[in-house]
This record gives sequence, structure tokens and C-alpha cells, in this order.
Amino acid sequence: MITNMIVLLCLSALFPVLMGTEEVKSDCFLAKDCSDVYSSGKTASGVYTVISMDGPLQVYCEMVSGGINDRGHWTAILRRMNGEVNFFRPWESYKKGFGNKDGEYWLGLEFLHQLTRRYQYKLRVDLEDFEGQKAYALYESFSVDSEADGYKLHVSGFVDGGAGDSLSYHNGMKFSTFDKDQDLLSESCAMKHSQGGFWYNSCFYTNPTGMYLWGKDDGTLYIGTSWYYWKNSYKSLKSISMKIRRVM
Ligand SMILES: [Ca+2]
Repeated sequence: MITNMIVLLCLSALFPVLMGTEEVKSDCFLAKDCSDVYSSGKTASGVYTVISMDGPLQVYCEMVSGGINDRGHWTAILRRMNGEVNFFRPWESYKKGFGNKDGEYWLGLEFLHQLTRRYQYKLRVDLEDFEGQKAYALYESFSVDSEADGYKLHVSGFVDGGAGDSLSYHNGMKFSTFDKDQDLLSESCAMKHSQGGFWYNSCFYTNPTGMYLWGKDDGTLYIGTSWYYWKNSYKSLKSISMKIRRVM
């Protein structure tokens, strides 16, 4: 479902003249993430418009994932499912985001930084392979530093949903693309192995922005969309998604 209207959290924002005072208007605000969208009563998964510092921004809200205590509210930061989008892109693309919000996309590092500097977030990674098996990994804390700090990743508090922990290895790493090498390998991880952009160490145990290989394992360069510690394999997955949820 595509919702082009910015989600408003109270009716007085729609009718400020009728409601009168500035005080009432200031109680109303635009959704900043999918938690706000969910809280406004929009509880179906789909594409919604939130507000960023650069203006309106479309995001995919995942309103189903999670257990009793963290169902819904998830803002998708990465979705892979069919290989329709090219993820071998330069720094500016990963900074601003790209792709199709109702399909494969990367949300963008700058918006991730804006959100996670303001609120606390947890991260969930959902996996599915071509045999139909599913698993997930949860991280109780997730944040991204500013561009000046290389959009450095902070992730901790792993909870195993069957997928194993392929991300803690990337904690504390700066983001790298083929045209901006900030990884710890003497060469470029993006150029030599991943064919994507990520918080490479030297290089990775997950490659969610890699090539969509329809379940193949290339065996040598590890360019597929993988999460190694699920099955101790770099075989490419059918789907992989990363989503964040504001900690209340
Ligand atoms: Ca390097």
C-alpha cells in the first residue's frame, strides 16, 4: 500500500485555523519514523511518508515483525528480495538512500544518523533462504555516527532468533563504498569482495548489500547477499531485511 500523505499525529495539524492557538498546533507533529506512524493508528505494513531534516521521505514500515513486546513500529533501513535494484553504488547514493520503497532499497546513512542521534533504537535483521527457512537476529542498541565520523556503526545487545551473530564483528566500523574506502583491509572490501556498501571490517560476516545471486554461492569472492553465522555459509539469501524500532 502506498500512502503519499504525510502522517499527522493529530487532527489539529490538519485544521490549525479551526483549532486556533499556536499551543495547540505545537502539540501536533509529523511522523519521524514508523513508531510515530503506528502510534497514529496506521498499523498495516506499507510505504508511508515521514519527515526528515531534508523534507518528506518515504519509508517502508514493517508492522508485523516482532514478539509481544516489540510488534510493529519497525522502520526498514534495507530490503532485499528479488535483485531488482543495483546496490553497487557510490558514497553519495548510500548517504542519501536509493531504490524502491515498496521493493528493494537502502534508506540512507544521513537519515539513519538523524534518527539515531535523537532517539534510542534497536535493530532487527530478518533472513529467508531459498528453502523457505527463516531466522532473525536482534540487537538491543543501534546507532550511526555523523558523516564527519564516517557514519560509524554502533551495534550491541545481540539476541539470537536462530540467525547467529554476523553483525557484532562490524561494530565500531566506518561505512565504506567502492569510491570511499574506510575499511580495515589493505585493499577495498567493496571493490574486491562485496559489490555493495557496508560497515566493512576486513571484510565481513554479512553482506546484505551484495549481489542478488538467486541462492548461489560464488565460493571465492563472497559477493552474494549473505549472513554467514546462520548456516556458516556465504550462500546468497532469498531475502534479507534490516529494520529499526524506537526504544520507548
Ligand atoms: Ca581498505
